[in-house]
Amino acid sequence: MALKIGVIGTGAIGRDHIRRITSNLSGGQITAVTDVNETAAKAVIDEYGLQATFYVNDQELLEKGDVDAVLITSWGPAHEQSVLAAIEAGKYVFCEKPLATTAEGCRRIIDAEIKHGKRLVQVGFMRRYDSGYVQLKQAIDEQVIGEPLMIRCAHRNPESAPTYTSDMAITDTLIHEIDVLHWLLNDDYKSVQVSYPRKTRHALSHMRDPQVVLLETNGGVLITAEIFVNCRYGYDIQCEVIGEDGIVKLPEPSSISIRKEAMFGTRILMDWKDRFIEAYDREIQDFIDSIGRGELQGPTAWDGYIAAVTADACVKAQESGEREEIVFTEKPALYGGQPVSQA
Ligand code: NAI
Ligand code: ISE
Repeated sequence: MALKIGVIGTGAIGRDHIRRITSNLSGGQITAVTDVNETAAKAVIDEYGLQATFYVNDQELLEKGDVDAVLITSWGPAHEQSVLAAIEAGKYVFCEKPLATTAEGCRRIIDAEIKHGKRLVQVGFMRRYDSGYVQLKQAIDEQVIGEPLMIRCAHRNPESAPTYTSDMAITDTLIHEIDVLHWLLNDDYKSVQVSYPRKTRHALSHMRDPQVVLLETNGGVLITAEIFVNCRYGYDIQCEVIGEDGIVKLPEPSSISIRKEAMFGTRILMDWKDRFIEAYDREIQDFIDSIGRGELQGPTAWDGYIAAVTADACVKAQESGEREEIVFTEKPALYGGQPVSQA
């Protein structure tokens, strides 16, 4: 029987996930939707021909909807309340990043999940499902390049919206690198510093763009991450791991090469939705399948907390210009940490 799914937030990525569940993936069925924009949510029901009911808010959807699980794809500041309500109702939750906008908010979610006694939450860090990153991780785990020493990466978008602010370079954009790099290295962050090169003329006056973030891990790996959200030429994600015995690099998205007018090259994607389309498919399919097996295996609420604490330190470093420490609390047993002694 199909997993009955409610969607909280039917904007860009909410609609994209509804499209993939209804047309690409197996084992899931959208039975309920809500959005503060009622007209848009009802239009989605028609657009995808859903056998789904509209509810006025997340609480009502959780109380009255015929749902086993929810996708939380609303604006970041609304996530915490919906995740907590879903845990309270005992529903499985797929929450887009950020899990919550503060580390304290993530902690509240972790505490609620621990109280429930079982993992219910998967966070939408889809890069872990991208075949390029999976190959990088395999190479690192198998010590193909010896111990990793440094990572160079870049997250470039063609342009940013007028509502985009300098701190969003961290909380909205770098957050993907924050998650995927600690997963790649199986290591935690220790400190961060942020520098600003000369500003591009394409950035709006209130923005610092590009930015260079220098992260250090407990294992001593130094990471330089460039965030450049008005690069104009395309949506470009780069990651190169430099090890003791060699280098591994994220592959370019596959595309035909073109020889024309004395030039040789390949197309560069413009839209993040296309770059990670297969990874989004795999993460949602994994969510559905692992609920079927009774045990979630994707990114955890603890990963959401790691990302939030690291992002907070990065934003502090943006403002101070100093090297800022990154400190986490003890990892709870539910997420693979040491069980707390009962003595
Ligand atoms: P969007 O603005 O297109 O859609 C958000 C929707 O949520 C809107 O329709 C809005 O009316 C609705 N909404 C806001 N508050 C709500 C509430 N309390 N209850 C119900 N609906 C509410 O934004 P977009 O791009 O779809 O982003 C949504 C979330 O997904 C954000 O947290 C964003 O960071 C994340 N995201 C993740 C991506 C990824 O690569 N994993 C890519 C794009 C977005
Ligand atoms: C967007 O919110 C995302 O999450 C995309 O994955 C990311 O690449 C983009 O830079 C963000 O704005």
